[in-house]
Amino acid sequence: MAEGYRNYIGGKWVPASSGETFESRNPANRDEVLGTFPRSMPEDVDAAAGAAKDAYLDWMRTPVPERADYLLRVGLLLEQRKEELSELMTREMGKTLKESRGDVQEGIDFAYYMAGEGRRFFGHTVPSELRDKFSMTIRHPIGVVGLITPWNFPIAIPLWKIAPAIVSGCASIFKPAEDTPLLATLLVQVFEEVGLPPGVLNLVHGYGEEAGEPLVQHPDVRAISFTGSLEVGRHINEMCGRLMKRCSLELGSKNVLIVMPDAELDLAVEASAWGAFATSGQRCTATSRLVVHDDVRSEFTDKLLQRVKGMKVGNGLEPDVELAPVINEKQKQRVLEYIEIGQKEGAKLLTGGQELTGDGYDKGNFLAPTVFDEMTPEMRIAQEEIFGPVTGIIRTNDIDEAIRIANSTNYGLSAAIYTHDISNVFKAVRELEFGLVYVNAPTIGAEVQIPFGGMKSTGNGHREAGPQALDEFTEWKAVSVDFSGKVQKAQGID
Ligand code: UN1
Repeated sequence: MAEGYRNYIGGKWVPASSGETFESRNPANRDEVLGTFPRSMPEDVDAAAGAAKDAYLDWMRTPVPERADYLLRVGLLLEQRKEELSELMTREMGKTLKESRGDVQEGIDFAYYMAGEGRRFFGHTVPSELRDKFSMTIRHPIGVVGLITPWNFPIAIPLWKIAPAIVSGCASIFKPAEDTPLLATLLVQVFEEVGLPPGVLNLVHGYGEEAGEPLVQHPDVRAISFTGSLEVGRHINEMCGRLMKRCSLELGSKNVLIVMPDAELDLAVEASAWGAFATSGQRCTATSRLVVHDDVRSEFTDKLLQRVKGMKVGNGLEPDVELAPVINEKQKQRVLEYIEIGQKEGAKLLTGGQELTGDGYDKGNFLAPTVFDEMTPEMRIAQEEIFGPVTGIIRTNDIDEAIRIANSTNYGLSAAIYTHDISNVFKAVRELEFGLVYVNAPTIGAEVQIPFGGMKSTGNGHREAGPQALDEFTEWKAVSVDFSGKVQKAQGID
């Protein structure tokens, strides 16, 4: 019997009011159940919102460095548990052990980074035009917030939201993806262990329609931070728009790596392979388009094919596996559909394109690494986020055209260019419509002190990580103190 886990509401572990549960299964071996989790409904969200509301006032009055210190202790505990968590992460969502370690490390790094912000949390002092009057800006917590996270980074992305919410003085309700409830539970247990006051962080498991949507709509929830698909993000944005709620969205993308004739081809090939196939392409920063200059296209393609064909596909716990399974059966089917669409559109399948069956594969969601050639910028496979191990080559013969192609989607998260030509570099830096631009580095692997987010439909202008992370969870309050003993009127009125 798989272990039964619970929601965490007001400092207590409780089942869903319906008593119903759902399972979390290993994508490399569907027979392995990692646990059962409460299938929460609006009543559970309501209970969590009540607990958060009750905790809020005392929490917002707690000194910021004291709030942030919890994160330091969370980081230390995560460090101690890094191996255990990484292994469970690979079993719960599939990615390779190396990458799971990277995920936990990204969470640790950000916990420490935000712990430091607690001793800054700066505002500005602002001069007044009047005598004996003092003005300043301070950050004010938004209040109770809802955090809805995806399954591809089960520790890092929740921490990208939880950590700044804590420093900011918000009380949170965390609704993790239904594919990775175990890692979410283990993360919340760490916050419990370091003694975070009850109600400051609440955990509600369940499905989007049953638990996520009531969270977005709950009248006491003042802001939503969501990472996930464009489709769901659009729906959340619409709901928040009507309800006049702050919402920050981190959605899909169609990231690009440009290869110019002077590029160091071996590096460009390795960056493409890593960017396209790490986490089986299930990163919002994954390299799903390769825009390659005609002068080096055939050499680049040969080298890439050689690299990709040598990739071992299998269970992410095995040390030499490079390509792990995709998250679930539904996602596997979706990727296969896109591969069919690509072929119908006239792209040429160079390698992959099929699911893997046979020994070691039959119980999991395994796909071969897939590379298309002769992809053109307007094809659906060049425009729509696939979120799987699929990439394609688009030809170009000039830097301006390459940038135009790169910019020709509705998304704009991560772009890379391989070149040593200083003019190409600065053109790309100036003109790429992407929130992250990499020169001679892959599109994946953002660091926590750097603001993370995209342009166009990738988001709605917010940034996670970096010092900007605090902007998601705070309002600016302008405070003015008049110590003149008079009623002074600004703008020269006497
Ligand atoms: C995501 O896929 O939503 O830059 C985040 C990267 C990681 C984060 C990806 N640090 O690839």
